[in-house]
Amino acid sequence: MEPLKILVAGPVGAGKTAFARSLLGEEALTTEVKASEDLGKETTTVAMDFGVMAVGPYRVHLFGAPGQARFDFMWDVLAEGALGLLLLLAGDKPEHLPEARHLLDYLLSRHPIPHLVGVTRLDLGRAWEPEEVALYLRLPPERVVGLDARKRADAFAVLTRLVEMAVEVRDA
Ligand SMILES: Nc1nc2c(ncn2[C@@H]2O[C@H](COP(=O)(O)OP(=O)(O)O)[C@@H](O)[C@H]2O)c(=O)[nH]1
Ligand SMILES: [Mg+2]
Repeated sequence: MEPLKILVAGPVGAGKTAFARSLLGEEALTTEVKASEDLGKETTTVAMDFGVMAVGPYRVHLFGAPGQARFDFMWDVLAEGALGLLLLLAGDKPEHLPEARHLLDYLLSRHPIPHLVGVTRLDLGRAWEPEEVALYLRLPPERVVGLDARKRADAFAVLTRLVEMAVEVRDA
């Protein structure tokens, strides 16, 4: 069966690389380098994160897009042929919400595919809850879920749900 391509996008520090690592472990192909600008973390993704994994009977190709705006051109490249989109967003960084909304609107306007929003870092102080993020992004509340991207069970639950949505549309 054709592999199912899933794109994970979101601002810097949203947990995209952590998400890929917790699902793929050592198999994750990442492109982390020392951050050249102050992003509030030591390393950042330059090109993408990638990995292949099974979700039930489906073979999933997971692509993580880099967050920094100067890598915008990668979004379309990576979105080509994607059947599902996961937008990750750090709940403790409300200043990233406008960028997240722009990214979501941009990608969905060009690739109207099944999508979920995952809000990470809810364990940290003063985080925006998924319901608040849903209002901001003008999405129905069930489209926005909280997760800890570092936890495999959380990541797998969100990915499984998105894969089910993607398969339903693909096979319709
Ligand atoms: N405390 C906490 N840290 C998280 C959570 N999700 C991700 N992180 C951390 O947030 C930081 C940024 O994540 P990273 O995967 O590098 O973000 P990326 O820029 O989207 O690839 C990393 O240190 C992650 O381990 C979470 O739910 N809680
Ligand atoms: Mg990254």
